[in-house]
Amino acid sequence: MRRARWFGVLFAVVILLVGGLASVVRGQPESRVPRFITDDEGRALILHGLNTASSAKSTPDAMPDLSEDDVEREYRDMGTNFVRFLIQWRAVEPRPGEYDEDYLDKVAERVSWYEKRGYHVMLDMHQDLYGPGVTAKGDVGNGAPRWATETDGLPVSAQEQWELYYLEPGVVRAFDNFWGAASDATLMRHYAKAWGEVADRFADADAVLGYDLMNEPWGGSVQGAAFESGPLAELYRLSIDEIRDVDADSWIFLEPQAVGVNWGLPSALPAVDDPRRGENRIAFAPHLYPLPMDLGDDYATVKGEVDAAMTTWSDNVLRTAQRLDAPVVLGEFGLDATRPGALDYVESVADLADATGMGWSYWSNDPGGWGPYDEDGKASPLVKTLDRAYPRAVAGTPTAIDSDADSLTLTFRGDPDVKAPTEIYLPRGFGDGGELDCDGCQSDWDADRRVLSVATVADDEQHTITVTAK
Ligand code: IDC
Repeated sequence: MRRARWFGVLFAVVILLVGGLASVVRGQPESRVPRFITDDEGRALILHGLNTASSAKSTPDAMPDLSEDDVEREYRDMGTNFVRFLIQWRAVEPRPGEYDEDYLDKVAERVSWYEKRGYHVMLDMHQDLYGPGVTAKGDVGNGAPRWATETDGLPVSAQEQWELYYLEPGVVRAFDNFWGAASDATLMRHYAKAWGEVADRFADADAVLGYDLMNEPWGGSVQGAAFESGPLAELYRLSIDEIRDVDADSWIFLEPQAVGVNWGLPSALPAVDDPRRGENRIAFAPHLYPLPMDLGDDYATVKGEVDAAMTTWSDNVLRTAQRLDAPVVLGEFGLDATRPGALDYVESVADLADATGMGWSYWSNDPGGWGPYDEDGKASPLVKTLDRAYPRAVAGTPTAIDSDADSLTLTFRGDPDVKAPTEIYLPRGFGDGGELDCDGCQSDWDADRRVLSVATVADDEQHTITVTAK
């Protein structure tokens, strides 16, 4: 571990230097996202939620361990408005060209639980380590169906840390075969068509905001810019075409290569076309896992390196978002929340998201040390950390958000076309409706949902809304 720690520190320093150099070479980094996801009323959405759930990776029917009561409890405890919901290619297309409608029914049932509570759902085609077919026992990877897994008999040996399986020859080969060893890209086409089936099913589901095309893409033996601008961009194009044939309006969330970019290195993902009419609906959904903590260090002991890596990560993410002209949702960040400093880290990330205009989904809501509840359903202190005051929908373009335990300040540029009010979620600590300060606005408090609606004049002026605990 000692060597790993030094490696981590060294790496963080290298990332910092590269990041610093990059901003010198490329000019000052952007400080805010270029664009927001908007709702039907034209309001900018700020998304706060959890990944649900890792348990879906290994159950035979690919359903997460989740009841409607769990969704209700999540809303009551944390006021989230977003979920990154894990789905699996193996379940969508269990046999080549055959799509499992029963599976999609079950997903739809869960989506309806969120819909009733006003959530936005992002369907995440999850994979780690390609799929269960990379080993005979099926206990290593998740995602791809066995019929689409070709390891060519190469070995996959046991590893202590799950990420290290990515380097095993059988896993690398399965990815290489997916990314188009065959010149007609057969497997990628299957994958894209599976997305078409999912989109066809959810195109009219109001709660489904969009589709995260692939969790943590891994290039196998092609890495970095060659991967992101080559086969990965091609998979995205194929999938977007299939989705747009049946669904013109849902958002499409693109992830960069995970390795390196999760730590803070820049992504080379190119902008891809959205064939829909009107403005593109392509969003960027990177992950954040600073390396020193990935290697097992606690935030309390490596805060300096981690904070610096977060700044570099943010600069690089905003640069990519600019290139893609895309809103940003941080699809995953998380850690064992019982470790020293862990809650401070979660708060720093949420603050960074507020400051830059990103949405987020914490990894994950599975019971245990990382999650908000333990195996007996007891709430952990993480619940309180994730339960933040935030504007869920803003009647214009947010320019600054600053949130802490007893106050929230939102500044936004109004939009004359947006007539619906700004909606602000307030944790219990704020009391009923909090103490509202704004210029000539009208407000309404929904005590049940703990949402304060604030109607400001629909103009293109700067507005500031402050709510403090009472
Ligand atoms: C982890 C789960 C863990 C599981 C592993 C492999 O928490 O129980 O053994 O996946 O399936 C990611 C991945 C996400 C990981 C998460 C935490 O997208 O699937 O979940 N993580 O390790 N990338 C970085 C971290």
